[in-house]
Amino acid sequence: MHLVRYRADDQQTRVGVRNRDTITALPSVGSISELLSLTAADLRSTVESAPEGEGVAVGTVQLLPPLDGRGEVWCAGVTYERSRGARMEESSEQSVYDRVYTADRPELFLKSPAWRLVTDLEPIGIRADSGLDVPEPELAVVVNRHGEIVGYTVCNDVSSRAIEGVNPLYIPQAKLFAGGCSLSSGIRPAWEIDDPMDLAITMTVHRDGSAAFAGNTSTATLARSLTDLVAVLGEANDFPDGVVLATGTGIVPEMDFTLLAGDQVEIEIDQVGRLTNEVRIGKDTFGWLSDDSSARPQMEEAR
Ligand code: DO4
Ligand code: MG
Repeated sequence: MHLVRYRADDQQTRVGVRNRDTITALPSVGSISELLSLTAADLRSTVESAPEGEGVAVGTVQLLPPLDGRGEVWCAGVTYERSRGARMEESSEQSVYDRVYTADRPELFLKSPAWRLVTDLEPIGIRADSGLDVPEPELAVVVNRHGEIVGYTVCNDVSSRAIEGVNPLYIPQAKLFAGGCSLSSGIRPAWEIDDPMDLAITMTVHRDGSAAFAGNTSTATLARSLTDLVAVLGEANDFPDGVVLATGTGIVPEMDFTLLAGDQVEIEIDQVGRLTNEVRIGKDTFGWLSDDSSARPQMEEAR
């Protein structure tokens, strides 16, 4: 089961429960913000006691990013050994990354407000002024306003290695830009995941009919606990409409790889979901993000 936000034929935005190819609306819940204002126990009973409506076919609705209102996406960084090594290779300031990997305080940064998010089958963006860009496939925890982990989703923390590599103080510019944050459209409820610290993550970048990059990892090699990351995030901030915290990447291509326009990035996290996006360059193709009345562009179909 996945919790989804979607727009139906009547243009109303709803929240529902997706089971395979059918979505059943949650009639008592108008937004993800409302859902994330509930305690974990109340959220579960709201979802499980929802009336069994007729349901609509997934193909007849527009799936939207699973966050709204004042929701935010934050990311943790350098939480896998591979990420520490890759940052040290790309950066002019190696020791910053070496130290943060073992420091008590994790690296956490704001990645995106809800309105800038893209979701499955929509385009992702890379910066026109970068030249060295990577997708970062990350397990993301969905946290309610009470600081409880209520679900999991897939995040692509698209990043400019060129800009971050020059100086770590450029991280906000390397991380937050048009189309730079994609979340899969479904939230897998926490009660359905056996062990979030033992999930396989795979990523393939498809280019011109073949794989330009493929890699895999497991959350078993994540160096920090999910609850510690969430606790640090909540120490000095409230999240009245919930927050999604992506937990860092354990897959980083070699330095000779960069994303190109037209690449299709496909990420899969065991039990959690899949996320597929096609790359565009520059902010001009993302005007629809700031205009609620614009149609959201979608790829024809997933691979
Ligand atoms: O330190 C920069 C960010 C690293 C990151 O995003 C990651 O490890 O996933
Ligand atoms: Mg990352």
